[in-house]
Amino acid sequence: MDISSDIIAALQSASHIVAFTGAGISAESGVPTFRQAQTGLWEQYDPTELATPQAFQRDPRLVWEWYQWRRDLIAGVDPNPGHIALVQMEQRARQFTLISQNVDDLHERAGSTAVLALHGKIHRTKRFNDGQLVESWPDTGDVPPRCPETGGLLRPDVVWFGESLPAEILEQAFAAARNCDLFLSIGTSAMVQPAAQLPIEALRSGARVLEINPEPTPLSGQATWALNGPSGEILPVLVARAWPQETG
Ligand code: BJW
Repeated sequence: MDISSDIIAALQSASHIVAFTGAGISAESGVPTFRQAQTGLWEQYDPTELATPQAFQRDPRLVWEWYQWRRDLIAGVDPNPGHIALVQMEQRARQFTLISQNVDDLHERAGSTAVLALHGKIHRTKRFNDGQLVESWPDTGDVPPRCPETGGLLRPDVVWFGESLPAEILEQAFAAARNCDLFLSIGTSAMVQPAAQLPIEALRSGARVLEINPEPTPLSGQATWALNGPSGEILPVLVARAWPQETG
């Protein structure tokens, strides 16, 4: 891993660092990335075809059970050194914004505050027909469960393909991308829109962009720097080298 002194100097001098994360940051915790083959029972399904309102309408039980399997998997894993390094970065940077595409809660469990969750949260539940959040429901054996007030079908509070992202969060994310001077794109394939525009917007606004990913992505050629490797190894090294006296 060749971390140039330019990268360390950029971290130290930045007045506003944005970290933008994707499924890759949770990979070392044991959460499969979105485009990785699902394991076991779910191997035969294409995640891009399950994460749509059409799939839910066609087969709500199948889609609910896929999310239940993922919720259980997430509940059984822990944040990894990559998540923890971003908490330390938040504590050391002059200004810091964390934007995540991930629906897991590993950033929050690591201790990050104020995560801008672009694609919702898998542990929240809402009504399919009007998006109203629902906290609890009686166990009637229905799969998916139904809203105790209206009887409507419940679904996870995540953003599926073809759905709009939460407007206020998206606006805050673009504002941060425009206002930062260092933008870190971590563990994302940089393919899903409109989130993939964030690093491009940062570059357009004059920020330097550092990509951290073991594989090249459509962003790699435009990024100021690309570090090819796992974020759970690279991020702790970046923090230790940029803020040595505080990491001791
Ligand atoms: C590691 C690692 C390690 C591994 N360390 N790294 C313009 C052009 C074309 C299409 C569109 C467009 N605008 C909109 C669209 C359509 C669509 C879209 O983008 N399609 C693309 C596939 C082309 N976008 C939408 O539909 C969005 N809505 C929208 O635009 O609304 C406006 C509208 C509405 C109606 C009509 C028209 C417009 C919504 C997108 C919602 C995305 N939702 C999902 C599912 C969430 C719920 C769930 O999890 O089930 O969000 S899809 C999925 O992709 C998930 C992720 O958050 C998102 C991004 O994926 P991510 O995080 O990058 O993961 P992976 O798996 O792709 O990559 C992992 C990376 O990690 C890899 O690069 C690895 O190498 C790396 N890695 N180990 C670091 N240890």
